Amino acid sequence: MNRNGIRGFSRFDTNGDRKISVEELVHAVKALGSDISTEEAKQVMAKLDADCDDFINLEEFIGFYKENTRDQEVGINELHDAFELYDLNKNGLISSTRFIRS
Ligand SMILES: [Ca+2]
Ligand SMILES: [Ca+2]
Repeated sequence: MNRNGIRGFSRFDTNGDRKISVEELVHAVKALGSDISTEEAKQVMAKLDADCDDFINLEEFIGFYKENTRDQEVGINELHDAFELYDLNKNGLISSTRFIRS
């Protein structure tokens, strides 16, 4: 069991809408001790944002997480479980009704 992935995603997704914005990405990467500019974050986003909605969702995040933690096992099933807990209407999408800019 490795909960780092979920913790990681939660840490990135600071406003809890289950999507990681560029701003959240910059903030989280810096919080994790690495330096990243907004431009660099946008490049990362462009690379990871498979469905081009300008946000990184959990599945896209897993790819990012694995790239950045090559020596750790990622509990993908666990991540999916966590994702479904949030995905109350099971449509695979994240409601933006709670979207709050912090
Ligand atoms: Ca978010
Ligand atoms: Ca996306």
